[in-house]
Amino acid sequence: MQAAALKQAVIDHLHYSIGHPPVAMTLHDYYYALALAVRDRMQHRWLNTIQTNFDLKRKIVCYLSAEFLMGPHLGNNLLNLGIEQEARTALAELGQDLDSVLECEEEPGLGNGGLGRLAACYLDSLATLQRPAVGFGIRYEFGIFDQEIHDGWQTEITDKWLRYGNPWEIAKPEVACYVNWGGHTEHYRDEAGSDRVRWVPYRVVKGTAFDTPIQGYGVNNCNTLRLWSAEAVESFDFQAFNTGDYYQAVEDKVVSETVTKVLYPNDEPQIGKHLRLGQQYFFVSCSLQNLLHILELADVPVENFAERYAVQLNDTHPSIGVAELMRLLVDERRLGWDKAWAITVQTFGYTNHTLLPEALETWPLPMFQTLLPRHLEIIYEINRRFLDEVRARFPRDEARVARMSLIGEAGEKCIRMAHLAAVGSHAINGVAALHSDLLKASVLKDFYEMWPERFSNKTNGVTPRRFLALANPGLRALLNETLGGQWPVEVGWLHELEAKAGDAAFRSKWRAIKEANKKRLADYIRAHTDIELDPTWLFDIQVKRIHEYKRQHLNVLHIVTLYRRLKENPGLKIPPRAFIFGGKAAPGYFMAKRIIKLINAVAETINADPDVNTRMKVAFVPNFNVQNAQLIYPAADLSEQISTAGKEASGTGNMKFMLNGALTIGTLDGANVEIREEVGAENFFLFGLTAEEVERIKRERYHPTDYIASNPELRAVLELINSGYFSRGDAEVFRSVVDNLTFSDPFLVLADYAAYIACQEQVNVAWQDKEKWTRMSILNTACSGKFSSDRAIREYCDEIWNVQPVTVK
Ligand code: NTF
Repeated sequence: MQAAALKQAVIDHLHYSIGHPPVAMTLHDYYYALALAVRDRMQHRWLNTIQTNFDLKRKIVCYLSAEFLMGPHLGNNLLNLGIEQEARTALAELGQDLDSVLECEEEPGLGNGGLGRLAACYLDSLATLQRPAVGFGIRYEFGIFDQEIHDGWQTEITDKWLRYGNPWEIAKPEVACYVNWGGHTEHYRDEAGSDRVRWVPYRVVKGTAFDTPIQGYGVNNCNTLRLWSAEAVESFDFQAFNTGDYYQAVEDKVVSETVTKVLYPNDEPQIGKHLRLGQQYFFVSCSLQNLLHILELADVPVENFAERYAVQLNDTHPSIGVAELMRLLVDERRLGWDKAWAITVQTFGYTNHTLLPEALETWPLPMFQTLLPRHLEIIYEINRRFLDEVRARFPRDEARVARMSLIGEAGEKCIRMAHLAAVGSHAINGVAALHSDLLKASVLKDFYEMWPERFSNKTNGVTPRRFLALANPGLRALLNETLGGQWPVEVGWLHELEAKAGDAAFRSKWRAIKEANKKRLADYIRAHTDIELDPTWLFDIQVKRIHEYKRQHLNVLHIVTLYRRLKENPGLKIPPRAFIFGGKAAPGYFMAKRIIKLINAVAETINADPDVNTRMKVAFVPNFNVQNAQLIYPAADLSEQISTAGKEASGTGNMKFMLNGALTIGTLDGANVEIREEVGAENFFLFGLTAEEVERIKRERYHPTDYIASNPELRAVLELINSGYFSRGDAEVFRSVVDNLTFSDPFLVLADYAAYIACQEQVNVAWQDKEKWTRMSILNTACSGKFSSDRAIREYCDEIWNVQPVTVK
């Protein structure tokens, strides 16, 4: 019945919405028509959700994030609506294959990596757990670039994801906000005799909303992702036009639209870009203005703002919101400062996602003042009152005052956004237990001493719907059969698999599923790289952004070590392995781009060498994104989580691998610590220095050359790379990588090398016992329940947001 209705809906959309005659119909048209038909099926749920939230006046989560890495919507919406089979049937009757149609979707890649994908997982859990929520962000016209590999090097291609339209969004041109830039402020006395400030801007940009429905799994709740797009304010055009300056009017339009043009392709934020601050302020101002407007519509006094909204700052990117809410409340709603400040602090929560010092956002003061003159005044006033408080609590400790100030005074003066977020939020959290502890001991130590009650940990989670049920249909079927169909929302039930790990017949089914997933990935890799991988080999996978702290080069050192061993000792018995990499490098990150080239160079040499290529191969999957991630995680035997301890705040890829039954080789970093706790030390390959040891070695001065001198194999590996052996005799291309490791090695690759190699030998031993490996694989899935984003979202709702479930009819 559903299938027949869906089929008719697809036919209607092909005809009425797309309007191609049968002769011109493409596969993409079927994708678009099905997407529209599915969106129609979410529409009344969506409107009911909004109406219900409005009528019940319940508290709403507002998740402010500069990035939402949503990935393809169609497959996920079919899954969450429970109409996948119906869609398959409907398309089959139209002579189309659902899987081919799903591949047509251009994924919205409006994020760099972990931070943006976390936001997307959280939206899925919020809807599934029936919590009223809106995600607020930026509708970038160009998302994260597409990566192509040419001669081993990364090249960046603009991501024109909107080229053929976007069936999921609904434009709301009537939901418009006006955002000021630049200019100056004027102080005046109002009718009642109070001192007031007005901001006279240099430019006004208009923001319009584009809404995407976020359907919960197995519930009627359908939340909203509201992305803001910038355009010129028409009246400004006219003004210029009237004075005859037509070109000025056009330029104004171009400048305004530039604000939401492109995502900054840096996972660890960079400093000092004017446009980036513009983007942040733009989407935060639109979102907060919108919240105030909705409050007004609902006839709720502005004093109740914090009772109605829990606003979460996803890292410091939206933290200008603290000053903006103060401006809106004090300048525009004319609340007194103290009242406004109490509301602000009650409203905001702040999640920190990184400790890397170069990633902590600061803005040069002159630039900040040029763009946001009123906010600078407000920040000065927040700072003045805050530092008085610090002085009262810690008398005669001016060093502390300087450390905590919202204004950095060493060198060029700057605004410290993490401090602004911390002062303006009632709750501050890290994203894994270790990370939250390090946060309290390092970056935000002074703030922890001031307000210990504000701090907590919320270990990240990932959605088991997309990353297990959707990505791994084979395993989904087995879990449904074994545990019943509720496991995607009751992941605690996965623990029942522990008993199954001892059942040989079950293990054999488990292995068959893994092997089919590996075959599926091997087919994909062959199609995209011409590299042929054998699905019976151990699939050893590292996919994530390319960054020195994530240490893809440590993985390469292991590969080259093995290669040398096999060349020197052709009879060496090692189980065959496929080493698979994927990930993008920030376009301006020199070392990360060299590491990609190194991986590809080593791959080319090894894959072409008949002495070794029956026992090892290397592949770099181009353009790692959500879509191909869904093929990659389910195909892994071994998950590489080898960052320098203390550097990876949490990681979420580590959780996606575990969910799909991969074993982890990893350091005691981020959420690895908790993964190992859950699955048991005997089911996790641990190696390397601890965060404490890393800090101690750095304090006592680290000499990478000592490690080279005392380890001939390491020296030989580095020399081989340096010799041009992997680069057709070019001894220059990898010199920078080898020199960096030899003379500086900021992430202690060489210090962990020997332990890593030894640990990989344990992996080989374990892999050779198929039954034992399968048991460990099953236990990984069985113990992965903690890493569901549902658990994380329940914690946020109960402990930070105080937001309750709402049933939608
Ligand atoms: C990332 N941070 C961290 O590097 C990851 O460890 C973590 O899993 C994700 O956030 C999500 O919490 C960032 O991307 C940023 F921007 F903060 F550097």
